[in-house]
Amino acid sequence: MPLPSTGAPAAPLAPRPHIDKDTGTSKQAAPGRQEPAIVSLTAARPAARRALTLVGAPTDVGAGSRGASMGPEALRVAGLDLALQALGYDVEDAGNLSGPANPGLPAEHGYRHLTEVVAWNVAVHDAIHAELERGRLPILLGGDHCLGVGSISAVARHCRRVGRPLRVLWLDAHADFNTQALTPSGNLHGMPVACLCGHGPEPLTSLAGHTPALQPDWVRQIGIRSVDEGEKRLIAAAGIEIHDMRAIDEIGMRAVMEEALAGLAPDTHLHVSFDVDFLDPEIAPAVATSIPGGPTYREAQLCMEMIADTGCLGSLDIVELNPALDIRNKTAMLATELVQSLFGKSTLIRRPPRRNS
Ligand SMILES: [Mn+2]
Repeated sequence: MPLPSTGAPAAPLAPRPHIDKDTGTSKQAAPGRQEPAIVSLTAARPAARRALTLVGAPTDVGAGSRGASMGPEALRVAGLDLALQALGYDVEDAGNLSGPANPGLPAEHGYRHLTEVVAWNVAVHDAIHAELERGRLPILLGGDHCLGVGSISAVARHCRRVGRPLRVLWLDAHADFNTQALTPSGNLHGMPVACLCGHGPEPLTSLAGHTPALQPDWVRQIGIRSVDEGEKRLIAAAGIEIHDMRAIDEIGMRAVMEEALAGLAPDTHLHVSFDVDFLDPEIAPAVATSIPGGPTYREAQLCMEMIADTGCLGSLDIVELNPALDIRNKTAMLATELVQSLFGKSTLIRRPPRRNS
């Protein structure tokens, strides 16, 4: 349980060192000894603070409707940087990437705006990869979900180089596993998981020089509740592990997350791709592709907290936030609150203790 006022760094790159409370020095755990899951920041020196970088990608070229391009600024207005700083992190805002405007054209050969989507993803790939190589944890502020191709290709490339296993948690209402032949719309924000697994246009499937960027068994999808007919067959054939809303209804978020996080190695790099439409639209209206029946506030908090508890978080996308559809920026503020939990803040400590515990 984290300490109330200080929060805790959530995601060390290496197995978590033990911080000596008196000297402030760290040492590796003795063999066979279980280290505490959370180390108090009061015991950690400033130099030990985990470094995070916000990278904005203000585009909606992969989406069916306009507005996700305003997502990065809405998250900044909601105070995402300050919220993470308050937890003790060293937060740098790298500003926004630039790329082509949204031309608003119909699909060609099954894809809308492929040229523009590739240009944005190249920019995202390069920026995210550079932050990882600097030893900083990148947080991509989208932008629509087509950007997951660039972001996760970069993460996979980095993990290959350093020899770390990768797991991708895809929090979304949709499976995003469409292809040129299956897509009803041609919108590339419905295709990033397929592209990452090698099904898609070559400039996207080979973005980081290794095709496929991901093995399907590295991916866990959570919160899924809208999958197109052809997409269902393809995703079953690919063997992606999906924890849909029915699973959350039947066994609960806790058991779902235990399954999704099972088998992590201590050095696994965990990438979270957080599509804001994962959340129930009642609490998160600012998405263009909202589907009723998503995780509640508490379920979403638990999901984030259980990811934080692993200590494996290595990179994050926050995508599909469409401020044009929001109510007084409440979805951006909710996303900020959830991201705080993802980085080690527990909501439970702000509430009165439970009676029977
Ligand atoms: Mn998505």
